[in-house]
Amino acid sequence: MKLDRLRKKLEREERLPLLVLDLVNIRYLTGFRGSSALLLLDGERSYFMTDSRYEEYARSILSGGMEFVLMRGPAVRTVARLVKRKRLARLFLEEHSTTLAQYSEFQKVLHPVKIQTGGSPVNELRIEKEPGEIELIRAAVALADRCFAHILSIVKAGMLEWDLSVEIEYFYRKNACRKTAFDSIVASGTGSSMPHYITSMTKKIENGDALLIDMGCEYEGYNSDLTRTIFINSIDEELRKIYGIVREAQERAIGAVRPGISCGALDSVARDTIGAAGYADAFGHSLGHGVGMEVHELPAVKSGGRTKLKNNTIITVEPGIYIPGKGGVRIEDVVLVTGGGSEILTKSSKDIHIV
Ligand SMILES: [Mn+2]
Repeated sequence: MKLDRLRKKLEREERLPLLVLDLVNIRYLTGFRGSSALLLLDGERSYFMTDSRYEEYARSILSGGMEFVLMRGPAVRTVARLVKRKRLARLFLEEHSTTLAQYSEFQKVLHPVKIQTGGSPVNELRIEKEPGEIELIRAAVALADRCFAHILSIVKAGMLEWDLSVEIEYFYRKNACRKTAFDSIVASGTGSSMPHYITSMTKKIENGDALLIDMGCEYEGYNSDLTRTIFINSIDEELRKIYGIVREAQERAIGAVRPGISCGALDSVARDTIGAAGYADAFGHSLGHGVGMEVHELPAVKSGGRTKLKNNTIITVEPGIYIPGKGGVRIEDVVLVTGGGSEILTKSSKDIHIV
C-alpha cells in the first residue's frame, strides 16, 4: 500500500527511478530494521539491497514484488551493477539523505548515467499516516501520558533534575519502549527559559521553581512528544500569567487545525496570540512539527510554512514563552488532523499543576 502510493507519486512527479538511502524511509516501505540497506524503485519493480549480515532476515520480511540483491563490496558498486543490468539512463537520489561524498561517488562510478536530485518523496508521503501508524502513535502517546502521571506522583523539591529524567527513561523502557524519543528535558527554575535545556546531573529541583518537562518515547517504531510545565509548591505571579497566555495560544492553534490550513497560518494563530499579549520576542521557535517514525518529521509547523495539513497528518502544537533569568512555559500536545478538524491525542491535563 505504501509502495503503491509512492510509485504513483513518483510517476506523477517524474522522479523514477529513485534510490532510497534513508534507513527510516526503507523501514517505512519494507519493515526492514537493520543498519545497512538501499532500495531502488523503478517503474514496475523494486530492488532491496543489503549485505550478508542481514540477508536471511531481509529475505524473510520482503514482500513478493521486491527483488533481493546481495550487496558485495561498496554499496555504490552494487547499485552500479543493477543500473547496468536495468540499462537505466538516469537515477534520482533522495536529497536529504545523500551526502556530497556519496553524490560525487555515484556520479563517478555510474558515469554516464545521469544522477539527479529526487527530493524527499518518501518523507512527503509519510505526512499522511496510515491507520496502523495512527494506532501505534496513539499507543506511544498514551505511554507518554502515563509516564507524565507517574512523574507527577513522585516529583518533589530536593530531587535532582537528572533523577527525574532517569525515572522517565526507566518508566518507558519498563513499558515496552526500546528507547526514549529524544533525551528528555527536565528544566527547573531559570533553566526552563531555555527551550532545549540540557538536563543537569547536579541541579536540584527547588520550591517555587517552574519545572518544564519535555518527554517522549518510541514504541514499536513510532514516537510521542509531550511537554508540560508544572510548578513546585508555589507559582510566581508573572509565570501564572504567562501560563495562561501560552495555554490560550496553544488551544486557539489546536482549534484552527483542520485539513487544508497551511502550517504558516497555524503558526500565526499561536504567534499572534502571544504577540498581542506583549511576549512576541519570548517565543522564538516554531509552533510544532510532524511526529511519526521520527519524533521530528515533516511537516514543519513554522512561520511562513506553505505545507497544508491533510487528513491523517499528526503534528505537535507547542508554543512557549521564555523569560531569561525567570523561567519559561511550554505546553505541547500531539494532534491528529481529522476530516472534522482535529483530535488531541495527548490527554494529560493542561490545568496548572502545583505539586
Ligand atoms: Mn516537540
